[in-house]
Amino acid sequence: MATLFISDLHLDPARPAITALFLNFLKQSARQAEACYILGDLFEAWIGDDDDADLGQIVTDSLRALTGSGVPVYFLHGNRDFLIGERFAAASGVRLLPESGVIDLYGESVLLLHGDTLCTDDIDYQTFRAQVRDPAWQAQLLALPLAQRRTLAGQLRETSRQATQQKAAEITDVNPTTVDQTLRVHGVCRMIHGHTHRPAVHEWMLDGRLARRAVLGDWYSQGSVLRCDAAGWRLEPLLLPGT
Ligand code: LP5
Ligand code: MN
Repeated sequence: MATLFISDLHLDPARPAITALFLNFLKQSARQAEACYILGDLFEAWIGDDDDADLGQIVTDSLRALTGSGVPVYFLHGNRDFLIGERFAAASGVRLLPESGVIDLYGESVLLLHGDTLCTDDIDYQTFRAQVRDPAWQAQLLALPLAQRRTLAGQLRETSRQATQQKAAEITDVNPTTVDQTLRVHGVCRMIHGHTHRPAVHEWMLDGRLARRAVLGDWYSQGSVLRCDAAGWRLEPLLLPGT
C-alpha cells in the first residue's frame, strides 16, 4: 500500500483530457492507495463552493466515490483554489488541511504545503497573497454574484499571466534559505510541495542531516504523482492515453 501526493492539476473545462485522466486516477491508482493528498491547485480557478458549473460537480462526485470507498483524501489550498471551503469538503468527503502541517509518513515526519509561501523573492505575489487570504476580503468577494466573481477571476488570471511573464525564473522558484528556515521551524528535514511546476526530488545537507524536498509536477500535458511507501518516494509521470 502506498500514499499518493498530487497537486497543480489546474482542472479546467478547456482541458477535458486532463479531467478524464484525473477521474481515471481516482477510479484506479487512488482506489488502491492508503491515502491520497491533493496539495493545492486542483482547479484552474475556484470562485466559491456555491458555483454550479459542471466540472466542480463531476469532481466532487468522483472524490465522494473514492472517500466513500474508504480511502482518506486530504486537500490543502493552492493559489488558484484558496476559496474551497467546508461545503465542498462535506460534499466530496475530502478533509481540509491547514496551509502547512507535518504528517507521519511511514515513520518519517514530513511537512506538506502548496509551495507558494516558499517563493519569497516574488514580493508582488506575496503582497497579493496576503490580500486574498484575508478572511474579510474573501467574505466580501463571496458575497458577489457568481457571474461577477467569474469575470473577476478571469481578470486576475490575465493580470497574473502578464506579471509572471515579466518575472525571472529564479523569482518564481522557491528561495533556498526560506526552504531551510521552513524546515527548521517545523523541526523536520522532509517536505513535499507543488506550485513551481518543476518536478524533482532534491536532497542536500541541512544542519548535519540529509534533507529531502519533493516537488510535484503540473498536469498540463500529463499527470504527476508522488508515490510513497515504506521503501521510499517515487515521482511518476501519468501519461495521457495514446501518448
Ligand atoms: O497562477 P499563476 O501560475 O499564473 O501565477 C501564480 C501567481 N498568481 C496568482 C494569481 C492567480 O493566478 C489568480 C487566479 C485566482 C483564481 C481564483 C480567484 C478567486 C477570486 C476571485 C473570484 C471570487 O496566484 C503569480 C506568481 C506565480 O504563481 C509564480 O509563483 O508569480 O503571482 C502574480 O502574478 C501576482 C502579481 O505579481 C501581482 C498581482 C496583482 C494583482 C492586482 C489585483 C489585486 C487586487 C485584487 C482585487 C480583485
Ligand atoms: Mn500554485
